[in-house]
Amino acid sequence: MTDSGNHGHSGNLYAALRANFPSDLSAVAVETDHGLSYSWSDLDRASAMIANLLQALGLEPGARIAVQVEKSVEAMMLYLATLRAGYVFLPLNTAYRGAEVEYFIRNAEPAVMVCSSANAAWVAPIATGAGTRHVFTLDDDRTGTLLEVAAQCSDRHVVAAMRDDDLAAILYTSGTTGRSKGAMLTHRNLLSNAEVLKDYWGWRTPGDPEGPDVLIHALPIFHVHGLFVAIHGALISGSKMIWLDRFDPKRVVERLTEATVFMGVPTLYVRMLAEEGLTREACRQMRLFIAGSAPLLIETFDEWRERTGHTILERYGMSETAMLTSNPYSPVQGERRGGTVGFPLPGVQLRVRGDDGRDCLTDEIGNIEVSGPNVFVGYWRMPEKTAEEFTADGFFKTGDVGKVDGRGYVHIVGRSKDLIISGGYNVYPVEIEDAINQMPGVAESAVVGVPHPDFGEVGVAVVVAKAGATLDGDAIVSELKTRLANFKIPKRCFVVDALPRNTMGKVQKALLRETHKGLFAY
Ligand code: MLC
Ligand code: AMP
Repeated sequence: MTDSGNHGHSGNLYAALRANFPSDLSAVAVETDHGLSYSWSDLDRASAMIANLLQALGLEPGARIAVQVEKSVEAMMLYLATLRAGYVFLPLNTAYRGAEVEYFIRNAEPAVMVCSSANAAWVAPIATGAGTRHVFTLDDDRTGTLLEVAAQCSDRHVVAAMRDDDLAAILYTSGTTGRSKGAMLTHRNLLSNAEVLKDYWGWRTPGDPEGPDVLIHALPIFHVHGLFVAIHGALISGSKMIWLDRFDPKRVVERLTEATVFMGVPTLYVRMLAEEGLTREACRQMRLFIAGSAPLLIETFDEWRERTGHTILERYGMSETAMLTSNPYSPVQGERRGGTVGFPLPGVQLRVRGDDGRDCLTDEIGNIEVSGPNVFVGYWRMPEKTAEEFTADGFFKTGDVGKVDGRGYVHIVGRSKDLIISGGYNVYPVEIEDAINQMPGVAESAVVGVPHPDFGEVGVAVVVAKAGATLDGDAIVSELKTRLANFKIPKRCFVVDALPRNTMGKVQKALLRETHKGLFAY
């Protein structure tokens, strides 16, 4: 028996999720693709044990719990435990390498670091060297020191009372200049978004005549999409998750007959379309396919409808804001229109402004700015950056460029930030250019995004050698692989005599994109 209802803990996101668990706690909450089942009671008790472990460490309020582990149900329990204990969850992409991880740890100063045992040999020294007091391991086969110690802890835990504005998570997002910034998200930010989406997307609960939804969870759990949108959506509606540790299009398609909801970045949809098994029959139980994190091509949208009879619902969000807009779920609200990201969600104010600060007219393209209870409270220990990214009247500048059409649908047409979105991951060219520019013999470089049939967009590097130096594009790529997360590595690297520049001396990236746009022609 756990004491974790929502008595007096309205500000704690976990308490709000827990309050929506089904009354039958022995029902299956998560079923893994390896055949393991976790009941709602298992989620509650195991997260209580890990929360007790964390609280026994005597951490200061607001302590950060940094986590770089392979996807597992236990990793999700660690997230829930961090929430219920009142600490701040700091998830890290498993692809990050030494220097990247070191930056995050030095910047965030977590009290606890949890890593895979395979990486402990290099992560632990980085963490302890940066002052982190506790390092645990957690593997995707239910082993590791975290679970060994948690096994000794009580499964009774009183959820920590939180104020709405207490931090729940810090999500690092790279910047167009300088280093990554930690977006600080509060319990209120995340809960308000989860509640809005539960309603807007019509999540079915255990009280529904057709029973609760069943979500196929196939995304990584270190970013907004898999960690918040998917997990919160299922937990706050008492819906079961079919849990895949990694995306496998064949397995997802095979399990569609048991599910009602699927979420993915566009690459996941592209890969599923290549599966013969993807038919109307396979999708007969499905209620909703949701896409986001990157632009969904109209070709994918149309092909999906033709093959499955389902119209993908595209929505738009960010690490700093969670979900901002969504195509309608219910036909009463309107049709789902491909190439648009739908309407601002209830509670979200979205406006489009010109560079001169003037409000754009219908269909006029400008900068997208947003406010609402879901918008983050600032960048971790970067008050100047935070101030730069908000307008005087409190709107967050998304860096996305778009318009609102006559029917109120938001369209994203580009980005003012120099950013490549590859397979749903953000890659900031400046970070790659900096790494290339540090290599011997390199005078300068430019990295641009070009269309790619699988990842939507991928980086291509164009490099100029110093006088007298000889460079090899493949060698540059190999060298980058030793320094940066794999998804950031440019897929091609060209050595050229000079970069194209305009009369002001600025590199003409648009021209480079044009030159290389056919490299991965579909
Ligand atoms: C993997 N690779 C990528 C890549 N992922 N290259 C470019 N972009 C990517 N996203 C490369 C690797 O470097 C490797 O190259 C090769 O592909 C195989 O690696 P892998 O790990 O086996 O790839 P795979 O498992 O197939 O991963 C592809 C993927 C994954 C699409 C399943 O990238 C993924 O899960 N993406 C989802 C990202 C996501 O969740 N984003 C949400 C952000 S939240 P090599 O050369 O080493 O062989 C957000 C807010 C919002 O944006 O609105 O939701
Ligand atoms: P991240 O910082 O990883 O959260 O990425 C957020 C960015 O992803 C946004 O600022 C957009 O540029 C992009 N994005 C998210 N959803 C969509 C979408 N549906 N269409 C186009 N771009 C999107």
